[in-house]
Amino acid sequence: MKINCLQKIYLLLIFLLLAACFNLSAHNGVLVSAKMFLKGALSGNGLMRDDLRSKGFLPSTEPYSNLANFQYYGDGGGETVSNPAVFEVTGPNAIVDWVILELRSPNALTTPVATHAALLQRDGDVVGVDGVSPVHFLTAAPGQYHVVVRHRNHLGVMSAEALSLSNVPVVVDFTDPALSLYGTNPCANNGTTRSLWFGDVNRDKKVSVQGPGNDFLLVFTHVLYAPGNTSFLLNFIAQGYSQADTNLDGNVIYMGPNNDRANFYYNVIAANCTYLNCSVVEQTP
Ligand SMILES: [Ca+2]
Ligand SMILES: [Ca+2]
Ligand SMILES: [Ca+2]
Repeated sequence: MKINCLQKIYLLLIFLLLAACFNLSAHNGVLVSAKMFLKGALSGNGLMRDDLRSKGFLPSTEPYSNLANFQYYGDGGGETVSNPAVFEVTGPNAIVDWVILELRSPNALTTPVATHAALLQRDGDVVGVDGVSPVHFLTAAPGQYHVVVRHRNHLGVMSAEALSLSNVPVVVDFTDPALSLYGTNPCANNGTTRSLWFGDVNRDKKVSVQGPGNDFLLVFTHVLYAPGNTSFLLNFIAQGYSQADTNLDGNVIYMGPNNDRANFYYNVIAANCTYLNCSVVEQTP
């Protein structure tokens, strides 16, 4: 059957009407433009270092699926950078590492509605696997959510308020001291900006300097038993992508310049701990 021009226009109008009714043309899910700083990676110029990227250590697929004590919710997990050019960008938008963005319902704070791995730029922007776009929670329904940011060896933080999220991206700036955060002393204050506490090497939601299984000791054992450290030297430099690399420079160092243990004391002092056996504890529920 042949249809004439008028019938074609008629069919097109019906399609557009149906598309409007069923919201077919709309972007589904929830979009978040988060911003965050990792204390361990911050350098003096207000940007985070991107040594993991420049040294070629960043995995192209999110590393969280392979970590203990970690679970994805919703449609998150397996995020992959398929365009190598994403890791070739330099300057403030260069990629620092993989991070985690979570949505939590005010009615069930302990169980995330959705979890996504995302990329962190040197200037703090949290972006999708294309290196530039807001993070897209495709299956999350628009609504009220607390937003959580996490990193594999930093302590996560959560917005104290539930935010109204939809397919129009909302900026959630965790570097801004004006953003109300859940818990007591949830992150480090750097004057006009904030950053996540660092040094949770074993991912037990605590940064500890003393006591069984403390993070400080894990830097020590990582270096001591690193492949290549056949003489068990404490000043050996173990290179690569590691949980024990607390300042994210691509080296795990126990003794010597730029070591990964000295700044543990920063956490303890800055968190107003009176004793070294005090742990800095993650405040997310
Ligand atoms: Ca940026
Ligand atoms: Ca720990
Ligand atoms: Ca390091």
